[in-house]
Amino acid sequence: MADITMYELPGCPYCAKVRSKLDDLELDYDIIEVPRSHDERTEVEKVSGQTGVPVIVDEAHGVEGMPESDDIVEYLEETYGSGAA
Ligand SMILES: N[C@@H](CCC(=O)N[C@@H](CS)C(=O)NCC(=O)O)C(=O)O
Repeated sequence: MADITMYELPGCPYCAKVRSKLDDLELDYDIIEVPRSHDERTEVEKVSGQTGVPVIVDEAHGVEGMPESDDIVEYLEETYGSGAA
């Protein structure tokens, strides 16, 4: 199992943006596809408190459920990018 888990919906452009960043940084990650129906997105709601995607979990860094693609991309760059400590 990879360190990072990403919740996504196929065809979601915001998810594609995050995936592209994960791939650029050559990170290993698992994908969990959420149901189309918001009512059925119980797992992503449990981890992030909302039903939108993308959401990532990065337990090694204490990230239990981060939504918002821009925030995720920024987090990945800061944590794993060339400027990371
Ligand atoms: N501002 C959000 C938008 C994400 C978004 O709209 N995702 C769609 C799928 S492409 C979704 O899950 N929407 C759920 C909703 O409308 O609550 C982001 O950048 O992550």
